[in-house]
Amino acid sequence: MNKFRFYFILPLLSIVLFSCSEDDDTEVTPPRDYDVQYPTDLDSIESYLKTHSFAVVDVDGRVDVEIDTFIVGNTEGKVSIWDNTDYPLKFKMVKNDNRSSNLVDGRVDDAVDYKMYYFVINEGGGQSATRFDSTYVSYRGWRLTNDQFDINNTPFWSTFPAISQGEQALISGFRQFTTLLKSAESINVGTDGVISYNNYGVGVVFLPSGIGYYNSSQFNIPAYSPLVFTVRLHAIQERDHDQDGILSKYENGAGVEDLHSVDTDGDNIPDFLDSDDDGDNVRTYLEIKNPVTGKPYAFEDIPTCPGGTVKKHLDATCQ
Ligand SMILES: [Ca+2]
Ligand SMILES: [Ca+2]
Ligand SMILES: [Ca+2]
Repeated sequence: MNKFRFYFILPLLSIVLFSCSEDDDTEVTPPRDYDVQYPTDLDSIESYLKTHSFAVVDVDGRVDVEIDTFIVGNTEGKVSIWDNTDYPLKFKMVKNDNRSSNLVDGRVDDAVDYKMYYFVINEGGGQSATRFDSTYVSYRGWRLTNDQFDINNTPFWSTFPAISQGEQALISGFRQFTTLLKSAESINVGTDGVISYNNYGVGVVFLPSGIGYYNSSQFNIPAYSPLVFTVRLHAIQERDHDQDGILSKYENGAGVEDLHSVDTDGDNIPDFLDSDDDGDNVRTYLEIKNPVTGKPYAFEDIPTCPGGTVKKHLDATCQ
């Protein structure tokens, strides 16, 4: 019985890549300090938001936007992204959650609170995902110069951290934006085999480079480029990374957002990747088994140890 078994088959997530970019990384410049780069990026993004307008368009059945330049003081009746009231600009403060490893201490050293601007075109009629669920997404990406660097119209699955080898990873800001959308309300397969996603979530997000590729240049993306994406969330799947019978989203201790920081037994392996959360040498999936049914308790029904205050799989004083 080796509690490390599952952990070591997980690929270590060091840099986040889109499929077409992986082989095109030609240059890595010495990294600037995140807090030095960020104000420049924020200024560039806010300037873009105030000098561009957009229209929502349908491209072969996919929702997207068409960006137009906007001259301050214009007489053409255009409305900047900044001032648009049909699709109001919003922001969320987020952290850079990139990692050098999936151990508790593997988090990138970046203290910046990033302002992630976005607007929602359609919220979506299905479910929302946590950062740790699998998402089925399609996208188009461009730089603040309006140069498109990538487009992926065919949805693909992605999970953080990756669950299977070869699974595509997403950059930090993109991944965090998908949690603000909902999946499709329904999925239809036509008689011609064409799949359609009805009432899916779609929006546009503006990412400072720290939650993009940062100093790692990619095909058509110079180092330190803020990025813009149209993101469509077609479907989601809840995950149980360590397959211990507890969904990853429930392995968050006292509701903390960063699952990588929750480590009940202090062995540097976060609970959601640790098959023995409390380090008592009895695997979690055995500790949460209902002795009557032989099946795992529903999460809310997992009992505490006698006199205990936390669920028994998190308490080494009983099994
Ligand atoms: Ca689990
Ligand atoms: Ca642990
Ligand atoms: Ca245990």
